[in-house]
Amino acid sequence: MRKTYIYSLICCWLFLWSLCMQAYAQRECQTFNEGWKFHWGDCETAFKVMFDDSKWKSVHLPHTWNSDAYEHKDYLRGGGWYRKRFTIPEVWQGKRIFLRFDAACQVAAVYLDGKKVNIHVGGYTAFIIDLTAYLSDDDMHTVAVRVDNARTDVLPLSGDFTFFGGLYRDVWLIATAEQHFDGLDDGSDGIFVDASQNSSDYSVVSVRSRVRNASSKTSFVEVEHVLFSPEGDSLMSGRKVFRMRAGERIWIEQELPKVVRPTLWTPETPVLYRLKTILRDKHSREVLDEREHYTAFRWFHFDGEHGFFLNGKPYKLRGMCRHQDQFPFGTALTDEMHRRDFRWMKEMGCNFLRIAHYPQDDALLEMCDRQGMLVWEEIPVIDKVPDSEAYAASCEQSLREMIRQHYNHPSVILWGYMNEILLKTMREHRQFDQLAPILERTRRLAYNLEAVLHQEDSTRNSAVAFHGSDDYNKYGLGSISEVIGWNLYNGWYGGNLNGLNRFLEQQHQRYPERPLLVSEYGAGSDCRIHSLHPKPFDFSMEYQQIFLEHYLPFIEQTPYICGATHWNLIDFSSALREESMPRINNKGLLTNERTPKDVYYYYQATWRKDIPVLHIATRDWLQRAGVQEQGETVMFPVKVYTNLSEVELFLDGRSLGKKPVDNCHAVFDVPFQTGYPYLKARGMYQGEWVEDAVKLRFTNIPAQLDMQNMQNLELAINVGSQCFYTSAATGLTWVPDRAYTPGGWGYVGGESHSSLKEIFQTSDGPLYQSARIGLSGYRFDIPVGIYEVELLFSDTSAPSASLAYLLGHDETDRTSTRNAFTILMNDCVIDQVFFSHQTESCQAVCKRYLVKVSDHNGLRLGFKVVNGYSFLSGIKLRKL
Ligand code: GCB
Ligand code: CA
Repeated sequence: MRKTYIYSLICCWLFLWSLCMQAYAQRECQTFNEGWKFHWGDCETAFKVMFDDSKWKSVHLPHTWNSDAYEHKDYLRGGGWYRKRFTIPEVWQGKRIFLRFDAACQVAAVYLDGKKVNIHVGGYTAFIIDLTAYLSDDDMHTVAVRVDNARTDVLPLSGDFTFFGGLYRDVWLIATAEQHFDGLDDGSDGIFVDASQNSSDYSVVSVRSRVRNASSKTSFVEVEHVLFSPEGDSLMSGRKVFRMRAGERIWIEQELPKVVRPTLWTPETPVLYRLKTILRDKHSREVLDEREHYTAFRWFHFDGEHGFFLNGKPYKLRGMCRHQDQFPFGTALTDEMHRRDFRWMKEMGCNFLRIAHYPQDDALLEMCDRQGMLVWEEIPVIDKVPDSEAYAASCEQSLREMIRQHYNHPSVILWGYMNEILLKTMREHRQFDQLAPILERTRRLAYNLEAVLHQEDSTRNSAVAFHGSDDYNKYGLGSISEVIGWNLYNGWYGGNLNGLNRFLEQQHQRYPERPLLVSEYGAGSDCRIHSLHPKPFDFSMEYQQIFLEHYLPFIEQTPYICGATHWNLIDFSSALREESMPRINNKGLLTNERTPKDVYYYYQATWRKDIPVLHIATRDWLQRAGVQEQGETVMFPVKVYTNLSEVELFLDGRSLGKKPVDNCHAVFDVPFQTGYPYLKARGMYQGEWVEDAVKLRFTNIPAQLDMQNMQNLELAINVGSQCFYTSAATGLTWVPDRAYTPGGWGYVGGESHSSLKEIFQTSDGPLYQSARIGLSGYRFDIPVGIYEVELLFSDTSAPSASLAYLLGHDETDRTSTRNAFTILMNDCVIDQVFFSHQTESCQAVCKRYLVKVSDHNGLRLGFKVVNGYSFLSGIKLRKL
């Protein structure tokens, strides 16, 4: 009895002791996100210890001050201050103390206990600071950080996205022994793992580590690597012993014995090996530092003729580009949000991700390694190269940091360093003598970044993305990087869909050696807008579908195209953009809140063959209205996205027949009636039935109006447009416009026009952006009675600065005039509107009139111009 007691006491003591030893020996890492104070704007004394921050806002990281970028284009840019008081855990006595900022956008100056300890340039890479030497003797310490997102000498300078400022990623407090793996200058973890490989026979793992002896005495240390199989068995190890002088940093290179016939990594089989790296005191055997990395065996190459190869087999890169922000958080996302985005891509069948236009959170790359996705990651050198040494240096620094920080992610195959770098240059400078020095420095920067990239990493390839212009070839930028990405928007910003095929075929013919990727393609879409006659720039969901249904098969079927990355996974924040959803670039396959658009399932149907995909593509358009001619049935197309070969559609339980599936979709003509039609699709997948079903809401809008059908009708017309517009605020659908014919309703004269400018004082911008201009009237053949007539106007004629990143799309501004016109109802003047006198440009104006129709001529609206021209954006009619 007593023996057991003593025995358990010893065990217990041993256990506690080993816990203590572990706590002492191992690197300690904890988030440092809580308890910060934040102040927007400058404050000269905020770095001082005694500074009173009690009035500042309490914040928890991740944090950005730019949720305002969803509200207006002039989002806050400048300096913001963060402060935090903290103590160092007592058990960390005698350890080295570090802070790691996963990112701070764009430039951060860090102060500890009143002293400046670091400045970091570049908003998308991490940095680490050794605080030890700066820590005062007090128990309480103060860290203050000034973050600036308005720097014009630091990347990114330009680009179609919001430069959200702040400490928008995690911050970590880290403690290590005096001897440790060193990541100080570059934010890496001081260990670089290579699993070099070019056949499936065997592979060699080699590791470079940088060890630092921060103590004031010489140390003898041992570095050991242990490689574990995917099943967790230790496969092999290697050790080396070193003598390190006080304060010294050394590079250690070690090669492990050959791994024979390793299991290969692919996105479909993301098999990882684990490498444990241990730093020990040679004499005491005490573990000083320990890190773990996953590594993988895979090899790849890009070929100009035959595309991309993974582990020796042709492999089409099926990808997305990903921006990161989410309303209302901006870029201040948690790791789960990054992982959630990864899952949307993975489930879609993606095997490739272009992390554009800047390095992103480690959480995302971790998912790519573990669950399988190849990666292109890049730094934000975009649109133009300024005449600034500081800028060039910031580019080089960011490139080195990105590579060093993400080097150990086996998912990475490409590093990128420029995007559409001639876009602004070519627009802003038309004369060659102005252009020449800019082109010269652009080339110089490209050559330098290319060299730095290979210096940092000889195992990956380089890539840049160009917009669809031959200038890159003409000015010698086409032959610098190893892989060329083309950002192509034929059929969106200009040209037509086949322009894509022509452009790439031409490039391939002229440069057959060059590996090509379509690094961007996409079209905007807005869930509120639908069309039976979709066209470029109408922002209808249907045009986006048509666009992608052209691009995707061409990319899939053309062997020399290594692959493509759709622009963009999500609708993302671009504060300067106007269009149908101001401040949002809506080319996403998911909305900014991460609701998939129907076309997401087109991708899934194309890419996934391992699961049945059957999706009635009407989730974007659940609430439909159709104009019904007297005595006719309204027929609407309903599309089904599927990877099955045949699909049958049912309306309220009645079969509408079967259709063969082509290009992963089938379209049915469906007769709709007012009510709640229930659609069901059915098909066979590997001998099993698969179904999808959805309930809609349908409203018939009569083309001929009479006493009866006017009773409860809210006739809302999207004047000047062929699109249906459903207001998110009211749920009311505004139907497409039509010309007046006797017995019906519609416009008289004029032409339709649409603007891309932001319309103020409304959440229904697209309704106002489309208008009929120069119209002389609008008519409704309606019975006698009293009516409420609502007229929607917005004067968009004032010139606006064109946005250079709208590739080739210039809005043809009508000359600014002081538009004024008189409105008549059945020949009587009821109003006079003077735009730019009474209302500013681009304001939504909505006026209601109560009018009486007293004869069989119905309601005739007239527009008589006083100055400029007449216009009308929407009209709504209700019988009282
Ligand atoms: C591009 C740019 C990207 C833009 C995109 C667009 O080519 O690289 O940053 O967001 O076009 O949507 O216009
Ligand atoms: Ca309109």
